[in-house]
Amino acid sequence: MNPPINEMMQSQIQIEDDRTGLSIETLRRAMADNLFYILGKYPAIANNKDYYMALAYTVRDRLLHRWLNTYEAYMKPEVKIVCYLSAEFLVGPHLANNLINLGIYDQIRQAVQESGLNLQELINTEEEPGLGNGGLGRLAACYMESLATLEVPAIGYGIRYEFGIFDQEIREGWQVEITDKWLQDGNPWEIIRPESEVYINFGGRTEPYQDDQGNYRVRWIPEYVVKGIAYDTPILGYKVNTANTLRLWKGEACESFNFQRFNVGDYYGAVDTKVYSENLTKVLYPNDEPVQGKELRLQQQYFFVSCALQDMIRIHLTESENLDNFGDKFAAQLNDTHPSIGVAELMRLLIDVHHYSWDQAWDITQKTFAYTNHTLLPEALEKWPLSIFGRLLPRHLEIIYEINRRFLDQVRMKYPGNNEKLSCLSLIDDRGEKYIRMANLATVGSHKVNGVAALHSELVKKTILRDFYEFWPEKFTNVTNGVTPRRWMVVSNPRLSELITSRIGDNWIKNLDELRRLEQFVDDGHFRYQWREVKWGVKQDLANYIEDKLGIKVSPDTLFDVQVKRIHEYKRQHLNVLQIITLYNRIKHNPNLDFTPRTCIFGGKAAPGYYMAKLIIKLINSVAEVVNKDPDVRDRLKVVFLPDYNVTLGQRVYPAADLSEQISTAGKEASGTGNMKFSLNGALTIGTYDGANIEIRQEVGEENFFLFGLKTEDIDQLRAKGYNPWDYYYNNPELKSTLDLISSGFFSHGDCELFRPLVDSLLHSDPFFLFADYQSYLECQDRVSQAYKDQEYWTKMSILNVARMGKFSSDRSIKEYCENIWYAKPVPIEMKDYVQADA
Ligand code: GPU
Repeated sequence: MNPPINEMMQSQIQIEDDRTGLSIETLRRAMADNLFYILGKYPAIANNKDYYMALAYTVRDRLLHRWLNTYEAYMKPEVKIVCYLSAEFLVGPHLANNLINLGIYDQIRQAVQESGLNLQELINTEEEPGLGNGGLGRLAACYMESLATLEVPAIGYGIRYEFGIFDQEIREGWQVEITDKWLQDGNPWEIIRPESEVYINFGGRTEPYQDDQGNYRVRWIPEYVVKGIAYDTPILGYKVNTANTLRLWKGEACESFNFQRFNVGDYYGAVDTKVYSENLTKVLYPNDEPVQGKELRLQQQYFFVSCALQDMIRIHLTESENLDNFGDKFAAQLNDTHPSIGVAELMRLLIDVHHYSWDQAWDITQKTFAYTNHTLLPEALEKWPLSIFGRLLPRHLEIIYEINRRFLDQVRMKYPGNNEKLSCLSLIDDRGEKYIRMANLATVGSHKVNGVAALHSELVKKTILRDFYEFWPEKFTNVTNGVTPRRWMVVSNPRLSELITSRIGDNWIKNLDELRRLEQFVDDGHFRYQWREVKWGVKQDLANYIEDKLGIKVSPDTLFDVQVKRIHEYKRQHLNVLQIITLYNRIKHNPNLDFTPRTCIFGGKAAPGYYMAKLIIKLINSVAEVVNKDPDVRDRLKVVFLPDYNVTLGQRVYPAADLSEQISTAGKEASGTGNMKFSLNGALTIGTYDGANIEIRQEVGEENFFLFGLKTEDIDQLRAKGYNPWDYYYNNPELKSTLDLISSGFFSHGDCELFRPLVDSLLHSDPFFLFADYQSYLECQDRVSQAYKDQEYWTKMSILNVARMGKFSSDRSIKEYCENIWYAKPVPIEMKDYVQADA
């Protein structure tokens, strides 16, 4: 029997309330409801995963009004939208961050608790979306969060990889890669938007034709077409109504069945296109820098960039008659060169599809794009063989040739007869096999080019883009990276955050410069005591985790010395290992040495094909095995390699560190962002004069930073005069015995061959100057050990680090991008529905 109509109305209102209400009772009912009606389970048969899902849907219900209001507001013609184009978004787990940013953490905790569950346990069951390799992808995620917090309209465009960065297991000390099936249990945070589908062409040929008005045009007759489907994830600002969108694209076949083939009985042929199309977004390339020159990678890049640009055009045309103001409606940021094919694609869309003239199209394109460079490593500069490129994107090749022709004409005008300049600046490298140079395409097609730290931006102008800087000095600028204090302090380090808030209030969360007010408490003994207690508690948590996962006992009373980041020779994890072996040697030679006990913690993934990086992981684990069980060491030195380092694990590790290892060869680390996360959580840095280390040191004061090693110029000079690692080996007895110990098979059960490639590389070329920095590094570590003995002094330095790190909020970075590159402004979101944001 149907209920009477007014009762139905009432129950509808009841449903609405259950989806938005925030009372403990309503939240509990909503979770139970989602558990039953979405997960299809009742409490008796539900596990933590089910409860996590039920809770996630409960939270999602509570952000949908904000999300839809935000989306609607951005449709207004006068609103400028920042489009962050990135092949990677390493967003990390959503639940805890969304609770914090919605301001409903406490209510949810209580509701979960009253349902007999533990919120932290549910938070820990979330599988993070590993849609990035490292710093570059994580930066994109921090920037999306800051854009939302600053109420700046933004869409992140990227790829919805079915398999993200591999899970790392360690077997017998070696890295083993396991497929990351992050979507296996479903993803409660995304909403599919089938109405936003787009079609992407590949291959085939081009053909000139005359249109009805007699205009000369070109059409692209592709070999095959793939459908792009949009999946949206909300990105919440902190305690504002803004909920921006991360729109990730999945490749699908145009027809899931090719019926013609099916009808002639070719069943497998018919399914073929489907399999082929879905391969496109199957897996993230697990290489950090350098990226691999594989055709599928170029297909991925073109796919998501074309999806994004077509989507932007569709958005623009719902409110405007034409695309004349496209560059006022959108600012498109190229996150490194991975999306730089966008320059040619926007030209194609404007000219071939929307019939703009070349000059109009070019004005719009340059106005729209800006390019961020993230590396100087020569092997990481992206270039595509002309053969692959032309086969896949024949029309874009023509367009790039035309961009190049016009650009080189300008160059000739400025430098008559200078063929050297032409060959450096050309978009085509034709010194042997021909290549398209993606950094050159990005630079020519953008109105601004930026590096990611002061030193890096200077080096961009002096090295890889020197000739472009000479040609267009005004295009070049710097925006030093930043990280979001919401995830990297409030979410990951609640104890420190509460202590800070107890003294200076909570405005620092949105205005990180306010941390300076902590300086007034450095001489307050009780405050220092509380500061140490917080750090000790967080270290104890990490110690428990380590014992749980690895069975290694470590003490929070030791100095936690941490290096977590991708494994790369330029980042020099092996320099850290050389130092550890040296300390071990010292203990062995003098068992009663006055020694500051240390726990050396490593974490990070190696690209699966990067042999040397994998050997470094094996070395760390081999040294750990020997050192950790040597009775002479008496627990004064422990080495731990944490498997499967990712955002989730980073959230445990940064808060627990005393010492942050930032020891790249000077000039090689563009910025680093882990360095900022450590310092914001009270770790002191031991670091080289590189990337953002320089600016961190400048901010926190040189007396609160452990600097060592050669500077970029020193390294250049040394290289120029002829660097010989053997000199260091023979002249430094500690260095020699450290290397000899590795070579002797001491750490490899007598196998003298195992680490030979690593030792030989150091002795014969040492491309990253470990030996040149070794002595300076060891002396600096001695200063660290001395300083740590004076806990009061160390605590003061720790407090001052945090107090002076305000600059490194990604909010500051985003404000600089808005002001100098995007010309975008905040658009506060008014709630049109009955649900108002919390004050
Ligand atoms: N970075 Br290029 C990556 O993580 N992956 C890349 O492919 C390239 C750069 C990093 C830089 O190494 C790091 O120094 C920087 O902080 C980060 O990008 C964000 O800018």
